[in-house]
Amino acid sequence: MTTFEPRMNTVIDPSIEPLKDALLTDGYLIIEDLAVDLARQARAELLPDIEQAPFGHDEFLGAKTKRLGAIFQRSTAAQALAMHPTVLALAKLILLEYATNYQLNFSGVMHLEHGAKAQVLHRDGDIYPLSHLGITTLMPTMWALTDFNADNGGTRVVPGSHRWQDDRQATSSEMITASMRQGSVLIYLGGTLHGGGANITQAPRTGLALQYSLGWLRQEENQYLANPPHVAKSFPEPLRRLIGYHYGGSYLGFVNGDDPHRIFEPDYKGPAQRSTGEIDAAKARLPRLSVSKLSSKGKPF
Ligand SMILES: O=C(O)CCC(=O)C(=O)O
Repeated sequence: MTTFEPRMNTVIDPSIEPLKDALLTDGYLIIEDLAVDLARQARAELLPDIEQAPFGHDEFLGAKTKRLGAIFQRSTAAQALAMHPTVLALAKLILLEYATNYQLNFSGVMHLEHGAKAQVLHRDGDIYPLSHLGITTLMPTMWALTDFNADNGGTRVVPGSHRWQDDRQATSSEMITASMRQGSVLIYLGGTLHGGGANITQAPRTGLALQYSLGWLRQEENQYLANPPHVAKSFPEPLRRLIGYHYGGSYLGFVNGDDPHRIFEPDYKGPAQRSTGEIDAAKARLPRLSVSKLSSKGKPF
């Protein structure tokens, strides 16, 4: 039977609610030491590819910053980090207000070497032409694969900026550095101003950015090219569904009128097996979003 649960592997733990409140109030939160062993393993698995990666070619990407995408075929620990139950439970609470499903939007290493300059503050949600004062489209995370601090380029975050008008500039006293130990995670909103810091130490700072978005949006990193079926077939089913081999909303993303994940069934030939009742039930749970809500200017903070 086709199931239409947003994420099969996610259970909402009641203690997640205070985290959600903190995230919606401040626009960010840090959970210390959430997955220390996985972060160490991910760093070890990714380091050979990081060493081969080129530096950024523009100011935003950073002349002393190396980036890698298509992370899940490079690191099984990164796969586990992407499916961390605490993060997924939060994504569910934050994003399912506006979608029947959420998905992985982006996977990337951000590795700042000595001399990396502070990055311009920006909002990740600006990849979409929607005001950050309207709906929440993204819940990005940054896993610390090394320690993060103010000297090695720890991400700078502007608390509360998800409620600011576009033209408000942050002063240095309004910024914090996400100082955190290896294995901790910074979680923020698509509307939160942030940017990599400057690395004035000799050691690199390595972060793993994993972002989650509403299921009905185009993903920033093209997951079907980054993880084509012959690659994704080795991933666990929940990860395959998380990266988009799944409905993105009612009927969105079907293949042959069917659940796209069925392409991984060895003897799958179609025809459509979709369960209209489940899809319609998921659709019925979601309030219709009006254009004014999408582009709302909101109230200045
Ligand atoms: O490296 C960081 O801490 C943040 C990088 C970032 O926000 C970006 O490149 O979009």
